[in-house]
Amino acid sequence: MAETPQGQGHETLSNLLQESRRFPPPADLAAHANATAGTYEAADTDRLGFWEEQARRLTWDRPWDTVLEWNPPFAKWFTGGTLNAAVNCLDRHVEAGRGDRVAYYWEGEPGDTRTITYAQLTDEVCKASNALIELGVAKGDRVAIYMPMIPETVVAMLACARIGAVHMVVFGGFSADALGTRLDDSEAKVVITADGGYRRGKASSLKPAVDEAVADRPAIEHVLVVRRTGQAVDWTDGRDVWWHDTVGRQSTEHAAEAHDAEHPLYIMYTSGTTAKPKGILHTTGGYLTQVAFTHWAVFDLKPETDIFWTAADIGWVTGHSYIVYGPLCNGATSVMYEGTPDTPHKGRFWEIVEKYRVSIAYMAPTAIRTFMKWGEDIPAGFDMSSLRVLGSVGEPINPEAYTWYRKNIGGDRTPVVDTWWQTETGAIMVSPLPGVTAGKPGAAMRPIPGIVADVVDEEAKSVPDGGGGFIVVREPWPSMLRGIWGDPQRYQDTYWSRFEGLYFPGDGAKRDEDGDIWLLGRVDDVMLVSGHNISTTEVESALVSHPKVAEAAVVGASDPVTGQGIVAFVILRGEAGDGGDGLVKELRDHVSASLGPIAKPRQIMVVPELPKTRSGKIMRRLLRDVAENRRLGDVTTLTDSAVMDVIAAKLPEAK
Ligand code: 6R9
Repeated sequence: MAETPQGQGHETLSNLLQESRRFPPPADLAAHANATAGTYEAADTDRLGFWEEQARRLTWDRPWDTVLEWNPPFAKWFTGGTLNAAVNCLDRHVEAGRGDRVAYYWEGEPGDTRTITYAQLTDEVCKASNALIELGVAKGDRVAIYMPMIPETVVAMLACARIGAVHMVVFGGFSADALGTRLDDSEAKVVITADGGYRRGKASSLKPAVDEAVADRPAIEHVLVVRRTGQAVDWTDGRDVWWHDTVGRQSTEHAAEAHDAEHPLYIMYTSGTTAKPKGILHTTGGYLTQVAFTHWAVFDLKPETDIFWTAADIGWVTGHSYIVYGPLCNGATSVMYEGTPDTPHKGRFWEIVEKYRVSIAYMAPTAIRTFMKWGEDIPAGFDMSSLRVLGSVGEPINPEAYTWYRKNIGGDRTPVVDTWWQTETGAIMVSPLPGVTAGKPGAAMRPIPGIVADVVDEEAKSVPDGGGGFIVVREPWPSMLRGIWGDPQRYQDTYWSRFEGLYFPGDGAKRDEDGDIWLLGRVDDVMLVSGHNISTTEVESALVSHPKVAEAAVVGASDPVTGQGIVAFVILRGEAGDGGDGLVKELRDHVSASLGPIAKPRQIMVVPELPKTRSGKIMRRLLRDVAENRRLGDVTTLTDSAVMDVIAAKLPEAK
């Protein structure tokens, strides 16, 4: 764990960024909202009883004996209960007569489309389950999934879940090395992949990376390959098998076994900043309970009428919980899109919203800031009147990006729910509820019903309104990680040792004068300038609030005088051209006026792109390397490593 940056006695800037705009829920949404003030009351009155109530959203083969067994920091939820995740996502909807409902409207990047009903998806998952069994996969085995964003990815995940195999999805943008270390750590036995997928108008291959990763890993018995692009692939007979052969010839009958509530469902690796990736383990009953509840409550999902779209990759936890498990448990109709937002044009997302009449859309602030950069004329060209709730996830959403999103995408009508959570938490933890909360741009607001989260200081004491510190979770929650795969000690050290008895996510936070929570980014990213703690998030938000700036990344670079100096990288809005003369001074003064002179950046560089992870998080550590003229660290989890060359090339201009 990094040193906690909140030095004692130091003044913090946590409260200097003032935000007074409020957006109350629309009256008609509030009148028919799934979750109400009563939902919070029910959870406050009897928290465990409340979660038992939520677990009844699922279909159990055997009910649980005990709601929670808590041997800190190890939790078991709904023990004694048994269920099958795939049956909960599929069969039970078909059995209830909803087999013809669309599960996914899938849109390929080149414009090919598929509409898949619950009945069809059930058949495909049964076939894939039979195929995995034929390939020797048994309950408890690990199966790696390295795929583009196509329906077979969902089929593969659910087939694993159905037979009790543990899936481990690796983002298709990761390198052969990154895949290889994850195969080793999880001891996977089969890899499911595709020849390739479409990205930025081109077929982008996947199979060669698998071939490379698997070459010296004899533990991998089979590679199951979906044909998506039709590009040529190398083939190892006996090991490699085609999906259309092996799955194609199977029966659509598969009798699902009920698994224990605590049976492992999946492992998902989080890269962290420098250390070895952690295999975050999720199990079945509690995870499904919380993803189903939050998908229903936070998005106000009405399964008969809503069209739900999480514009994220399945290789990110957001895809697992809100493209696959939450929506399918709730019988929702989702949109799934394969490609990038600017292919073949910069209005592609809004064209999809218009075409499918999307009513709930969920995406990352990084995407929203990119759309700001492209300008508001682009979304203005599409009919997006179907939208009624917008969500944000992955990073703090700058107040300016929030209001831009609400106005230009949501027609000044839709609530925006800023949802804070992590791979480790499995599901949303802190968020507004769209029919209850008066939203504040930039604030995640309150823990959802049933979650006990708090903001504490260095000594683990709850901070008063107006105070800043760290977000923690005080009580176990159903979808919490059950551990780090193969490393219980690291689980304790990473999450449970900073504060006695409290879960420590590693994010800074503040509680405003109304008691609402603001997330301030990773504590490792907080800067210490002349003895003041300054959050990168707040300086970034101050920069983004300037009309010429679309996106900003701020780092603390070591400075002989001040300890750390603030270095900012900014991307300008489309309308701003090159920003004009005196831009840097203008921005420095703007930050100084918003936050105080101490927060004034030492250096500002205008760049065309920023280095990002699969989930759009800015990799500040690489920018710190640039700012301190160091050799770049590990770039294997960057979505596009060429970005760093572009930024480094801009350096001489920096002043
Ligand atoms: C779901 C996801 C987790 C980290 C988390 C925090 C940041 C996510 C956020 C947010 C502020 C939000 N984060 N949502 N920060 N506001 N609404 O992103 O999982 O990829 O594991 O990242 O993302 O720093 O600790 P994951």
